[in-house]
Amino acid sequence: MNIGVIGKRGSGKTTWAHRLVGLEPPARPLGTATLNYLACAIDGQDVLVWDFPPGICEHTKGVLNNMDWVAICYDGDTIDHIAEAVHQLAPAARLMVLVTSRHIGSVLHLCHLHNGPLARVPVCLDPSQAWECL
Ligand SMILES: Nc1nc2c(ncn2[C@@H]2O[C@H](COP(=O)(O)OP(=O)(O)OP(=O)(O)O)[C@@H](O)[C@H]2O)c(=O)[nH]1
Ligand SMILES: [Mg+2]
Repeated sequence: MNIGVIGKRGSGKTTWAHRLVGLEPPARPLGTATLNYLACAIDGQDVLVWDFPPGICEHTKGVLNNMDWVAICYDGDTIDHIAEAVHQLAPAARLMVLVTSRHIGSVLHLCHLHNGPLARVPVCLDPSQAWECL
């Protein structure tokens, strides 16, 4: 299974990619310039967690379409436009939202997303919630 972790610069993608595979995240992650993956097994299933560079560019948009899940990091700003782009580029991928712990207090900003592409999308505050969705 392939899980792509995407979002804007500094939104916590590298930190979340580590958490999703059960690793301690780097204390001071360097900005991600190239697409990387981390491998693990979740419930006996081989999983690759892909840590995307910020945004969606020409180089990474083709890869998105190979993802079973696309996880959007939420850092307090709207992610509607990102969800819309994923919907276009990877229509078969399932979406989830990963909230960086710094922004737990602003999770209410997701409440307007009742309709549109984020309706019924799981919102995860910790890795175990994400694992349950897979
Ligand atoms: N307190 C807190 N800090 C976080 C969290 N997630 C990330 N950070 C910090 O935020 C900064 C950016 O985190 P990254 O995981 O590198 O974010 P990124 O989206 O991979 O960044 P780019 O690759 O540059 O786009 C780092 O200093 C992290 O330690 C979180 O959940 N809580
Ligand atoms: Mg990164």
